[in-house]
Amino acid sequence: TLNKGATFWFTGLSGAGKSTLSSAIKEKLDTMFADTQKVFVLDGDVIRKGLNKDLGFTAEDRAENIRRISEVSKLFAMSGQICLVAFISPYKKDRDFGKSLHKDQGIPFYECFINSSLDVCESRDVKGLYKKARAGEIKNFTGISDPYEAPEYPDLDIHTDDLNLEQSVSFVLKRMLDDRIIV
Ligand code: GGZ
Repeated sequence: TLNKGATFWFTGLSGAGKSTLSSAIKEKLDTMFADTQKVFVLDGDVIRKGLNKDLGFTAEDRAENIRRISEVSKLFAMSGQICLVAFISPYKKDRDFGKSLHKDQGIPFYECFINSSLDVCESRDVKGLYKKARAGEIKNFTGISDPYEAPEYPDLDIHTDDLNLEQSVSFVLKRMLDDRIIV
């Protein structure tokens, strides 16, 4: 049987675990559904080097970044794929736009909050970006010198401070199964 398409939209601070979780979910789904289910990951870090390399980090550019990715993810989902989107997407109105694009076409869309505290993200500081942001070397850095509007009513609230990667993957997969996105 062929599964339905859907978009799982991961929002959260830099370093919260969006990329790690989405690629782990992809790997899991790829092994579970070798030939039937196609999974595609859209990652801010990657897309900003290609499709969206003309965009920076002003509110306007972030809005355009999210607008384009909302359109692209909708196309993937419409083609029957599960699209995993990993962008900070700090503004509620931009995420709501993506959600409405999908819902208008009857395509399932899940806002997934990668709910990790700024303290934890900053203390990990895997790429040293928070240190640079604190030093003023990176302007408009989300959580430090630019806003992050946390989802009030996320479809999935994933506490990556408390869950390990396997637990986070299972949490999302359970929802996919419960809602028969995957069967
Ligand atoms: C936030 C920034 C910034 C600023 C560079 N603010 O964790 P990373 O490093 O590897 O991934 C982050 C990425 C964020 O791009 P997004 O497209 O997801 O952002 S948004 O949805 O807000 O448009 C981060 C890096 O780019 N980065 N400068 N000022 N993150």
